[in-house]
Amino acid sequence: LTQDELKKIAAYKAVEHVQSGMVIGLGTGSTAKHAVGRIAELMKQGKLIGIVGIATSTKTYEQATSLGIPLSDLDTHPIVDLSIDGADEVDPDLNLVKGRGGSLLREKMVESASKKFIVIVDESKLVGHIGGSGLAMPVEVIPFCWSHSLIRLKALFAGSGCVAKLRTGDDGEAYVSDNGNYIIDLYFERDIGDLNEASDRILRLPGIVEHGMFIGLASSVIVAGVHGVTVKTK
Ligand code: DER
Repeated sequence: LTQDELKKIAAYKAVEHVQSGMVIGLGTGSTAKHAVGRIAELMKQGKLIGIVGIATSTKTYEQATSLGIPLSDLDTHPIVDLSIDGADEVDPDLNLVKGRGGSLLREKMVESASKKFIVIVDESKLVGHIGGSGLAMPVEVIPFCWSHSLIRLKALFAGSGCVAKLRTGDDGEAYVSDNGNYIIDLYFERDIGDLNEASDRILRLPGIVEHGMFIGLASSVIVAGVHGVTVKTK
């Protein structure tokens, strides 16, 4: 089974929880893409009716629109019945790192407004602690004096051996999020300790918009592995 086939298995399993008439948060990324496709397929088969989607990025908005899923927004639907989205890391307490696709802000807005948030991953995303994959923990910052923000973020996590980098596109220019902001990717060599304390430290910095740690937001995590699918709940 390829990694993409595992992602699809997890996504399809999550979509079993979608019921007609629901307002569904539609995640972003290569795993969530399968969930969006599956919802559209079931709608076409008449097995799901009256679904309203809330997209977590312009990418997902375009995919859902092209598949005929009716879309709305949080202003119209302040409470979302169910969100389905991928993750970059999942720790044993079901805390997540998200945002390597750059959509963390709108994802966190939608998923924190959801009655239920099902995370879908292949087993490669499981880590012992946040930052443990050695991959980026993204922080969305305003473009104004971004390098000042970078230096202050790096200093916050000096004890964890933190490297901070401005995210750039293939053209070497700063990546710009759907919200017109920049992203600073943080890399940790060591465990950053209490996540809520780390989150407070980051969010207290002026100029910071949001970070990619999703602490205590996931209701359950569907993990597709070569030996089958497991569902982790808190
Ligand atoms: O960028 C994001 O937040 C994505 O949801 C990410 O967390 C998972 O992306 P993937 O499903 O392509 O691995």
